[in-house]
Amino acid sequence: MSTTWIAAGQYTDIRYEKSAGADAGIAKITIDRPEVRNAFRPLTIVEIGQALQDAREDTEVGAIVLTGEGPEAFCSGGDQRVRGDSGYLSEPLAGEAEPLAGEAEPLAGEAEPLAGEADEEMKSPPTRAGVGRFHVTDLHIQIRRLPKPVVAMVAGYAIGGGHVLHLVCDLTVAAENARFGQVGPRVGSFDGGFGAGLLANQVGPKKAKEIWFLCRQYSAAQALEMGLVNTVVPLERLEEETVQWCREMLALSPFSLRLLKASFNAAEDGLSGVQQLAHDANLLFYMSEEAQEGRDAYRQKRTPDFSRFPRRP
Ligand code: 2NE
Repeated sequence: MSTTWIAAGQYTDIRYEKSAGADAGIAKITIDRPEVRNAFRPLTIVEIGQALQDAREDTEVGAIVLTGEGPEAFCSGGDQRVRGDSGYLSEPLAGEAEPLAGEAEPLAGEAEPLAGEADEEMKSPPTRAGVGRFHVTDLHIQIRRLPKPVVAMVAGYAIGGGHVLHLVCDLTVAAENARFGQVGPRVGSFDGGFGAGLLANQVGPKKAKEIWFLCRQYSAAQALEMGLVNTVVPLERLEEETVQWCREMLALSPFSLRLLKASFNAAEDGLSGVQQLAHDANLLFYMSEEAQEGRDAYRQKRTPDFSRFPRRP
């Protein structure tokens, strides 16, 4: 039985939907740029970030799926057409100056903002056209910090920065036609952050260096063999299987999953990972009578009485 998805917002580069009925509780973000194999430009990343923030805040959502439109690609990484001399360039906002000399020109047919596009961009702090940067850096952190499982649903190519996106997701469900690889050294780029570190942790340092140093592509079967993905299914069953994995997680304790995600990430993310785990522990502690005694005493301007709370061995 296929899942019913309800649109959860208006975007330009992505579709953002939530499941309904028996499958309720899943948010799905689809990169909708199949004409460029779902490559991301700055606006794409800004919109994914906005959708993720909504999914985080929505207490009905317990699992998030990140995917690409169509069977050809999950994501092919940064859109090389808007790669300037110092990073990836945003499209000009209405009335804004053209990109700086030497930076990428506006794309044919895209010089004018689409109807509503300027408004969409203004929802977040404006990103200046002509000022190159890596928006995707913040997206990686956002996915890692998001206290709900994020599942990459991969059909076709997960290449370059698109491959790193699936790496930073918690789980990956792949179709049989999925192909994985890094291309940075071929196009003059690299991701030495999560792109190198998580890959080494997932497949081992030798294999990770092979993937980055040779820029080969790997089949879904090879990816499964090396522990890069969780499962591989026929393309026509990709969404059904992904939803099933989400449903299984939705039946489990949300806070256990939250703490597990923070725990898995803590070592890899250093002090910021410990901070997430520690603040999750504090969130739990706030729910205890012991912590509430401290709060109440402060409010009532009295000395706190912690004597009824055991000093646990
Ligand atoms: C993904 C791949 C292997 C697919 O190959 P194929 O043969 O299925 O498709 P084709 O014909 O190459 O692509 C179809 C159309 O999509 C565009 C192509 O230029 C082509 O356009 P037209 O010729 O039809 O007009 N397209 C595909 N990927 C694109 C991209 N990333 N940017 C702009 N246009 C793209 C094959 O397409 C491929 O290898 N793509 C390039 C992959 C790539 O170089 N990605 C960037 C890596 S760097 C990165 O992502 C990054 C980073 O390292 C650090 C920070 C941020 C980002």
